[in-house]
Amino acid sequence: MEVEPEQTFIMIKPDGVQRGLVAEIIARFERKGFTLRGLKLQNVQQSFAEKHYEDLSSKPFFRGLVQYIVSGPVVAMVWEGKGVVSTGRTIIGATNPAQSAPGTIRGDYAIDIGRNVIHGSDSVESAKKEIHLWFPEGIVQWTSSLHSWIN
Ligand code: 3AN
Repeated sequence: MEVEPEQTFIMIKPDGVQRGLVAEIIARFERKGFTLRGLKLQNVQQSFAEKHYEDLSSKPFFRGLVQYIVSGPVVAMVWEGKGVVSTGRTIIGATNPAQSAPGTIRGDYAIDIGRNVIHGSDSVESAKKEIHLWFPEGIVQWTSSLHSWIN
């Protein structure tokens, strides 16, 4: 039986886009060996941002978080590969940039928890939900013509 490849939803938040970090962030996922399956730059409607963050709706920072996400375009992506959900979170670093290790995206490029550059799904289950929400049109199916050096 063929095992479904693991996928995660990654979003470069408005601060990451406006600070010119898009290429740097994509490079880190690419060089690690993950495969890009979906990519788009888009503005986010308030109701859509509220849906994406619905699990956090009771938090005191929810309104500010939604305002931040709708403040400018974001880059929505789907990345695929072995353990990509958890390894993607390692590449991103801890939620609070004050605690994220140097070498991680947040550790290298963020200071403030409310402006932490990037989002990554926190479980395989939430990745499925988020990919469905952000890419209702489906994702791009392709196979690299190169030898699969990285599985
Ligand atoms: P992560 O993004 O690392 O999965 P979550 O799911 O706990 O972390 O939080 C989602 C987002 O909510 C964070 N990326 C951050 O932008 C924001 N957030 C979390 N905690 C706070 C906080 N205490 N104050 C402001 N924003 C927060």
